Amino acid sequence: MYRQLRLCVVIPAFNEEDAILAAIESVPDFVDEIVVVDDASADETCERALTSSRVPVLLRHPVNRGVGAAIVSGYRHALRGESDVAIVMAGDGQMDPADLPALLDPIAEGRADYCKGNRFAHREILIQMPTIRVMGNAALSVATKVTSGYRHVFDSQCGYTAITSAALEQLQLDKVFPRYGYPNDMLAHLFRSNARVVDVPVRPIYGPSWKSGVRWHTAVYPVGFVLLKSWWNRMRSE
Ligand SMILES: Nc1nc2c(ncn2[C@@H]2O[C@H](COP(=O)(O)OP(=O)(O)OP(=O)(O)O)[C@@H](O)[C@H]2O)c(=O)[nH]1
Ligand SMILES: [Mg+2]
Repeated sequence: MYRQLRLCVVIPAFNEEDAILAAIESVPDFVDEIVVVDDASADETCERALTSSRVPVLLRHPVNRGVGAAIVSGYRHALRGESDVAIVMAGDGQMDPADLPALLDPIAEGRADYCKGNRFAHREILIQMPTIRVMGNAALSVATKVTSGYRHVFDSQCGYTAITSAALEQLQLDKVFPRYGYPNDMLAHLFRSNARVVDVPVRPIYGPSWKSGVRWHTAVYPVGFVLLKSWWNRMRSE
């Protein structure tokens, strides 16, 4: 529990055998439940997750469906339980657990329905994040301001988020884009349900062992498609 809120951390994981155990163990003790969603990994992600003393719930996709679909599976699990807030912390260990209270405070104080990390508001952004990522993420963040409708939100690609169960229940989760492009589409869906979104500074983490699934064909084209789709939907609804 954190400030009277019951918490469920959702950890999407795809071929994260090297990082998953540390990611699970790093979740702060005040979190009530941890759900690892294995997205049909071909390595030992599941086996290693189950060795954790934190006893996570393990959900498994029989075939790979993408990071967005993995998060949605975790959200559905959180909604079936008694959680007040569902948090996403990726299985690759790129989220600093020390930032979690700051992410939860706007929700605990009733100021936000969805609170997300903003690595650009952290002083280590230019030291930690590779230049190509800084440029790409900044461009996508500007585009997402227009397509989602949230003009005050930046760092659209940051996956470190917390959402209330009440806000989750307002969303059509089966309609949210399942792969990369998910966070951009999620913002567009939240805007349509009038959710209050708040950005808080979080530490960017790109250590020496950083590996990423982001490729032109898996990320750049799908995100472009999602942006166009959400912009078109918003224009039609105005
Ligand atoms: N690549 C990839 N990751 C997935 C998938 N399903 C779940 N994930 C998990 O989603 C999280 C984010 O994936 P990354 O590829 O690191 O993407 P990212 O962290 O947003 O981007 P980077 O800044 O490039 O690291 C990780 O915990 C993955 O294990 C999938 O189908 N593909
Ligand atoms: Mg990553």
